[in-house]
Amino acid sequence: MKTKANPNLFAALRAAFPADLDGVAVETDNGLFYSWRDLDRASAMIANLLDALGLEEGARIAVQVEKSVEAMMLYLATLRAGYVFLPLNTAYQSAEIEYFIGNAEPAVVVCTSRNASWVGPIANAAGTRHVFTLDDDRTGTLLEVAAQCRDRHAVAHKNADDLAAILYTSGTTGRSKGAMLTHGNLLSNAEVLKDYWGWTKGDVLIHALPIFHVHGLFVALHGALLNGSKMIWLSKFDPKRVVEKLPEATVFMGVPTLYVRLLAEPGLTGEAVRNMRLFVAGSAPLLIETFDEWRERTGHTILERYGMSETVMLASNPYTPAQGERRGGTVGFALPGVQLRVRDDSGRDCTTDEIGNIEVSGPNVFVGYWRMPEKTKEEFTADGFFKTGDVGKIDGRGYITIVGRSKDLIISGGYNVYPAEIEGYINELPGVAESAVVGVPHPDFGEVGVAIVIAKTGGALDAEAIVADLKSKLANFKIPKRCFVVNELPRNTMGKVQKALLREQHKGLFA
Ligand code: MLC
Ligand code: AMP
Repeated sequence: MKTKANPNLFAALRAAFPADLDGVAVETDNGLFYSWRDLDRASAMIANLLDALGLEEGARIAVQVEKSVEAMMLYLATLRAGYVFLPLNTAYQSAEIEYFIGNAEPAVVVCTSRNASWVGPIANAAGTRHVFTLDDDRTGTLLEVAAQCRDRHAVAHKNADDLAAILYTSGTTGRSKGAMLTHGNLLSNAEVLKDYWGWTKGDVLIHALPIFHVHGLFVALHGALLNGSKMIWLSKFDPKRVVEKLPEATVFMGVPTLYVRLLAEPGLTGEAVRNMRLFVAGSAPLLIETFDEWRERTGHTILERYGMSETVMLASNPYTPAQGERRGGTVGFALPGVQLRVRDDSGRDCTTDEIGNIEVSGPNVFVGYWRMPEKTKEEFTADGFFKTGDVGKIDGRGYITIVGRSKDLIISGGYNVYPAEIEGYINELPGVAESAVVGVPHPDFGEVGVAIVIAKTGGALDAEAIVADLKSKLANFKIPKRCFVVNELPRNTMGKVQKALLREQHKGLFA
């Protein structure tokens, strides 16, 4: 009798490993080679370590470590043992980490040995019982303990609607929200993409993205693993290194900044990309100039797709010409199984090419925000569609174009920055009456934050000191690239700050 498949995402990824477990699964930029057997054994050992801790069902494993193959193994082990992975951007500083750990109450925290002196006390204060270290040179207490564990592990049985990961996304108001994603969300999306993007035997992926967000952790990693494909693993994006490795690869994924930086490399030529099959871009708008220049230089048409932490991938330009052409400036069609619609503020469906709010439903859509039932409810329509906060339109052929956002959000180099959070920090500084943070175009990061600050009556402020203070408290990518102290902010008749006007005033700053 055929046994029913285990809906645990790891079970599907493991089942896709090639029959020859001794083949190369990952090649790193410091010359290490990991076989499929290594991935299997190490994930089993770490899964056994987690099991031995006697954690409760649904326990969160919070991880803030540098990118390494071992960090990826920890992710796989967490899935394998059936716990919930909570990745944290390495740029987050203590106040940010304190919030995430306090909110998620993880049973296990894994951090770098460099940060252990401050992450440890934060975890202890939040009631976390187990703190391990993991460094990017294959050292740390996690691996020391795991080394003593068995290298075989029966994959935990999970249901499709059991949680696999929590990804924190900042909010336009209030604190960050943890988007809860299930095994079913992640696996269904990975399976759709495997098919839609034509993953094929012999594919080799250059993995150059961080592994604490959707793009690097899910889209790129699941894509390669579910296809049993080798990864060329770069611990950090380095355009020269990518160009060097292109001839050995077939697939590359990046945020637009990566494409902009690659185009600055003289080595990026048609010859360098001769074996490439697919270039995927997403997480932020890809400028049409970049799309065109890429095609001219390499002969390849970038495939732009659209996703979110709450939904994984939603829409994609077509892969095969039979499905249609890849259109720059659009994010293509809703993926198979995803219902995507555009509605106006009253809830009426927009007509072809009419601009409105993008709403989605499908097996990829998350199950809610961690311990925020009210917030979750607000973000869904009565008929169960998730309100993305993106504004767009759909043309007669079904191509979706994102034209803006209803959420006050800056996307800088593929990272989200919420002006409300930065303004909150600035407004707390002595002598500050109020502030506004807006996004302006930037040639490298696409968009960056600029702060406009008003001093309290009779006071004086130093813009540089404001930036220096923010740097001591916030992740580096959130720091406004410029700060201006001015006498007043433009307001409309209702007294609301006119951010559009500020954006217009400062749009040429980095031209
Ligand atoms: C670094 N800096 C940034 C920044 N990254 N500033 C704004 N935005 C960013 N994204 C800061 C640094 O702190 C430094 O400041 C200065 O800019 C120059 O740094 P750098 O050395 O040039 O940066 P680098 O380390 O090379 O990083 C750039 C990058 C990185 C583009 C490689 O930001 C990156 O990996 N981005 C990818 C993000 C990502 O994976 N997003 C996917 C989200 S998932 P100073 O002052 O210290 O000099 C998602 C869903 C979906 O959105 O659809 O995929
Ligand atoms: P995150 O919260 O980090 O998952 O970011 C998700 C947001 O990134 C989406 O809501 C969009 O605003 C934006 N985004 C992702 N892909 C694209 C794209 N191809 N074009 C424009 N915006 C995008």
